[in-house]
Amino acid sequence: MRYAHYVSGAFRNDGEPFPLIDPSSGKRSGTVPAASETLVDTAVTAAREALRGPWGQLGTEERAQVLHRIADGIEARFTEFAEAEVADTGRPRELAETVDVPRAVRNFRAYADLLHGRPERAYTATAQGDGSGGALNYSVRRPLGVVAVIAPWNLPLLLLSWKVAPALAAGNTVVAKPSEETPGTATLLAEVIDAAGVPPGVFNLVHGHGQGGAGEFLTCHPGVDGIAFTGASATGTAIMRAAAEHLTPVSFELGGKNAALVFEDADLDAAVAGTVRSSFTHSGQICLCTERVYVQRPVFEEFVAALGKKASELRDYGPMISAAHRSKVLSYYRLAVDEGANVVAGGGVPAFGDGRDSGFHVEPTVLTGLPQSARTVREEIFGPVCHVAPFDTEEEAVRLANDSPYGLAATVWTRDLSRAHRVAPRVEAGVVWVNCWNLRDLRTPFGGVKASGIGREGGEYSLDFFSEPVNVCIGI
Ligand code: NAD
Ligand code: 6OD
Repeated sequence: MRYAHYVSGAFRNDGEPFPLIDPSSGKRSGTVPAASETLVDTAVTAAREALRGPWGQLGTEERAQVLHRIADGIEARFTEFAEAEVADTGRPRELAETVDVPRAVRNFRAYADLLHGRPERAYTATAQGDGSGGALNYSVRRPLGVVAVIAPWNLPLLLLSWKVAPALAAGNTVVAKPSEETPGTATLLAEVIDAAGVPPGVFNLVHGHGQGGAGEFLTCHPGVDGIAFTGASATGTAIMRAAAEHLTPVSFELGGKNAALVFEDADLDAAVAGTVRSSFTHSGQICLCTERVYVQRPVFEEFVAALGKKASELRDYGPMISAAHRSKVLSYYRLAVDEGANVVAGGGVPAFGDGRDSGFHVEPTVLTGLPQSARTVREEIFGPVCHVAPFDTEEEAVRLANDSPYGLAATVWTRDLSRAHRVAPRVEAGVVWVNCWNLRDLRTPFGGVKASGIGREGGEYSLDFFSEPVNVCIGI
């Protein structure tokens, strides 16, 4: 697998190399070049120049065609992308083939489709009655300019393309930095963008670490006009400090400690199956995963027994991204016991008896018995683990769900439609799923409240972030 920077239309691998570890085997799988501050500056300069070139002259229809060509390019190399996603993250191949690669294609096509027929000008009002004879107002959207895209390791291709597609759709140029843990699909994406005939400098890719590395060089750069970041809330704080220096606008998708509310009238089999998915998909390393489950008391015992059984039957799951992340997750498993938890399922390291035993796997884990104040219940663990607690009333369920510094996603399981409509808007989260989880329409607003994010992405929301409206007022 080749890991290269892509700057001003050229692939290069200069910079101090750092080792890449395969999370499935724990073994070294390659080396990645770390971009220097000078290379990041070259990338930002190239992106600035590209804004003044032919890219800046394209209309929306032409940009839509470019996005479709990128989507075609991903489809043409589908197997390579799936293999690179598995190599990057260790996730089951089936997930890469059914979720990540198709979603990257969808990300580009969705924004191409949004551009089709999008009016280049929005007429707003004819002002009259102020004694001036009135005016015709219209607004045009101008790209932000040079946009920095910083992505995490957990869904590397999905989340990188989720920001690159709308940034390009809105006419910006991009300098992207994937996570240092997952450089593979990002490099492939650069190859596809290059082959799609995107002019040099419009899309640039730099590899490296965050703090003290390419991420920090990029977010501190005065030539960056906007920062779209997905990652941990603490990193969001560091990036916001850097952005404050130049008053750079930010869009942040951050951490979560997502709640599921299971009411006694729910289809319990569906709620259990849904919670297995929402807590354990990708071994819990999705920001939308459920780590807190609240179950109405009459069905609490039945729910816990069924969830624990299904969790302990899981076999085909991927590893934690790194040894360090596995240590963190296992330290929470120990903390939970110290805090007084009952371990209903899991709680340790699996023994598969095959090649996976040298990888960074941890067991899917179900806990009960902790108070709401326990650190295990309050802090994001980002592993395959959930704590299940009982509640009595609807009011209490909403209060427990909202008792968190985070507010990214929530799931409500109920057959009572009125209850669903009552509860969903009261839950402090950017998205509330009812009787489902992670169903995505890419036009809907996506983001978090409280420590889970700033702003919304998705559809027009992303295009709004990645552009500035300019009002033109013509006096009559
Ligand atoms: P992270 O914050 O450690 O790293 C994310 C990216 O930021 C990486 O590319 C990293 O190199 C870079 N980075 C780190 N420090 C930086 C700095 N000081 N300046 C500039 N860049 C810096 O996150 P992670 O561990 O890769 O991902 C897991 C976290 O991301 C979890 O907290 C998860 O909840 C969150 N996440 C949120 C969403 C969402 O949509 N809300 C989606 C995925 C992941
Ligand atoms: O589905 C999406 O658009 C999205 N941004 C998902 C984020 C998942 C977090 O890990």
